[in-house]
Amino acid sequence: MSEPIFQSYQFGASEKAQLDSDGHFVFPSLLTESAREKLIESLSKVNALDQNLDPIPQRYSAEYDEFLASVIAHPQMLELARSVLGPDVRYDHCVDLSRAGSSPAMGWHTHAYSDDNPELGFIRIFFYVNGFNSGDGSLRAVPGSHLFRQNMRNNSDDGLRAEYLDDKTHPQTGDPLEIEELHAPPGTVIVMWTHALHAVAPRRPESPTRWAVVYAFRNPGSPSHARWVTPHFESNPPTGAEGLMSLY
Ligand SMILES: O=C(O)CCC(=O)C(=O)O
Ligand SMILES: [Fe+2]
Repeated sequence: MSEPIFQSYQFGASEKAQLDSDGHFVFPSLLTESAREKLIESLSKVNALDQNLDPIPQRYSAEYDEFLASVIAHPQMLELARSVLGPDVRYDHCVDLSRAGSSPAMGWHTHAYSDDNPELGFIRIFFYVNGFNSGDGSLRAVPGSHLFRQNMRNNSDDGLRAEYLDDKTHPQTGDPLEIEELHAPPGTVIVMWTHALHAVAPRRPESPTRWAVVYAFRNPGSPSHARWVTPHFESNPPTGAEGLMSLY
């Protein structure tokens, strides 16, 4: 039995419907204290590695740390991924998203996957290990934007509105598309459909490092450009991850 990484939570039909309508769902303070401690230790280690190594530690983080690797097929992780994607899932990548004080903003973007076939889903499961306050290394999102399954990219809020948001409405509710500022107490997990527009606010200079990591899972069936799995990791998967590592 693995030690729990999540506290108990509710993710039933209405929560799933909210995820599907908004494009993201926030689980405040979901990570256990023990998982948070281990994640900070693991992320500190990966962060301190020479990023010129091959494969790049930041991008292939689980391949450099046993605890990060063990989370891929942790029963609670698979249960969460499958409650969104259904039973047939593959691991796609695990990226260290730690951001030191003064880290710059990350512009608005979406991630492509099976753009023409919404039957094949791709989710990002973000762990905000020590959380964030709005406007300080925070995740920002545009509810409803994932339903367009479209490549969208812009470095400013005004540019994003002018180029993409102003002439669109939420396909299900008819509401205008608007930027949402998220807030995440320590241990928050956020699940996001990969086609959702998202951006990251700059980290304030006086703030400590924002410890965070993303695990991405998808339904197999389409090529994945984001898939960062070395052949060695694919053929030597962490315990329980057999069957999750292949592209198809
Ligand atoms: O660092 C973050 O909070 C989000 C990073 C991001 O855009 C991603 O992993 O897709
Ligand atoms: Fe992203």
